[in-house]
Amino acid sequence: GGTDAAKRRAGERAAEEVDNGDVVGLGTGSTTAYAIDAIGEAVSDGLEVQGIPTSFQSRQRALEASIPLTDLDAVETVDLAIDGADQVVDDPDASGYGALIKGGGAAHTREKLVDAAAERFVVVADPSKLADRLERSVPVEVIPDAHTVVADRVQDLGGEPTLRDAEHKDGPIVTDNGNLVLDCAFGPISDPNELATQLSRIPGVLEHGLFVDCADVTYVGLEEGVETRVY
Ligand code: DER
Repeated sequence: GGTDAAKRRAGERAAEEVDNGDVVGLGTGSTTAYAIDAIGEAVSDGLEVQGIPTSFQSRQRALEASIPLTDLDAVETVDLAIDGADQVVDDPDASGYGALIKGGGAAHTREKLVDAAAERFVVVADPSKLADRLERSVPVEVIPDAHTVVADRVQDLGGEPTLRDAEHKDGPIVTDNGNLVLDCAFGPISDPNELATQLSRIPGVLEHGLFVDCADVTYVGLEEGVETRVY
């Protein structure tokens, strides 16, 4: 992935968008962690915000940053969500310009819920995440009983599903929601919207990692400075 300096620049640039009184969706992963830490600094300087975490990890990071927490059913609106991505379409002529693959951290179900609920969804990334089109495996969260039948349907769609194994636990990754993750390789994805629709229809699928027509802007951290993509 990208360098820490690049990730830090992206995260800190996104944190600058947080205004006093905002409700902020707090994403998951190493890039968003810089945004969470920066928001925490602003809170210690008097900024009043409420954060809505998108995972156990995001909540832990926000608690360490002393950001006051809330949840979706306690607020009227989510003003801003900041989150990372595994891949971002960076071809302005592509129909899927700004489409994302998320879920590398197995948190995409709650991330999509919060990111989509926000008035403004800001992605933070480093250059290694940019691509002309989506081509990484698409994470799909499935209820445990469904993983074999969903795998079959993914193959019918031309994908190659792999149950995501844990590294420091025997057996598969288990998400914050108690489910499993299939990483589904489709190769280059020419129509993310169509694939997203197909995946959502499969019984047993809780959520997939294609975020289409979601992001409003991406801050791309560089070794020096930050580039902005507006969709
Ligand atoms: O799981 C996710 O969608 C995360 O946002 C993640 O994929 C991005 O993580 P990173 O910022 O550590 O690359």
